[in-house]
Amino acid sequence: MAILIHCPWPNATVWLDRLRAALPDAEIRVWPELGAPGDIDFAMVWKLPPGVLSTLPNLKGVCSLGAGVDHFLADPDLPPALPVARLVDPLMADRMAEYVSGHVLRYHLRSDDYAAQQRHGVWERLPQKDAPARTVGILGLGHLGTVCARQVSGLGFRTCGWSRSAKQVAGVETFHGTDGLASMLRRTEILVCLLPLTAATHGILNAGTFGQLPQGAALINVARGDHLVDADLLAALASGQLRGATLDVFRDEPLPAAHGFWRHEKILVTPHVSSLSEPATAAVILAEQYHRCRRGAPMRDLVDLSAGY
Ligand code: OXD
Repeated sequence: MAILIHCPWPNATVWLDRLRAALPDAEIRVWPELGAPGDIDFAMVWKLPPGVLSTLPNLKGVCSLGAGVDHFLADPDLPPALPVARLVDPLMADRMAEYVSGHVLRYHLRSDDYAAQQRHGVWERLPQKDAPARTVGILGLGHLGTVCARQVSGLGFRTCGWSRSAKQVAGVETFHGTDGLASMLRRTEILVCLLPLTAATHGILNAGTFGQLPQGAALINVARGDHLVDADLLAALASGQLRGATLDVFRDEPLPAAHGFWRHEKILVTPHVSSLSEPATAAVILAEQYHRCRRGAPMRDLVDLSAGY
């Protein structure tokens, strides 16, 4: 039997070296060099072309090479009973928490306002709040959202978190459901999106959502570009409803050269770097998932395909 790998990233050879080292006895096939489809019993992939998984009759399980699993769910031919696992790596959560905390602090310290002042040679002290008087709202309390909420709370911010169903996180005021969302948005000055992309969350960062935030709130989107309605963000920035946005994810990646976000002075664009997966640690986790699957044990961090995350 063999493992199918699809790693479409520039560091693919590093991934392959790490996976081969973690799985010395396994036969590894790298897409598109599939060989006989019946040989493949496990797959470790990122954005494999849709339809491929359904052609593998002996496939027992599949793991994502990144935190997100929406690339599997977008495959209309995904076999419904196939066990699908996300990649949950504490290092990736730490990286995400660093990114989120850094940009929360940037808005909190008004670094965006001081950068604008500097462009115009203005020396002026702006009013400053202390962290406990600032509310950060996190959309999504999955693994990454929870780690980020804990870290932001540890920095002293009043921290809120919203999820579809009720959750408890120490140090975080939690909300759920539609009413809970409105209650959290009303008090959120810095909104962080860490939601999974599902039919229910597609386009959730829209005019209606921005309108419920206090005027002058900031947005950090580290989830998926499809959560955001781009035109609504531009309108909210133009009206002053939002003071700025930090975007790490986009509907089309790389962000097309002509896209208005590139040159907008209230938008910071980063190239999908908030929680890069790390081959050295991921290979160990993926190897363990493979061994579990082969001995008939359930994989960790399984996706609920009906919920979409
Ligand atoms: C992702 C990732 O899921 O980078 O976006 O892992």
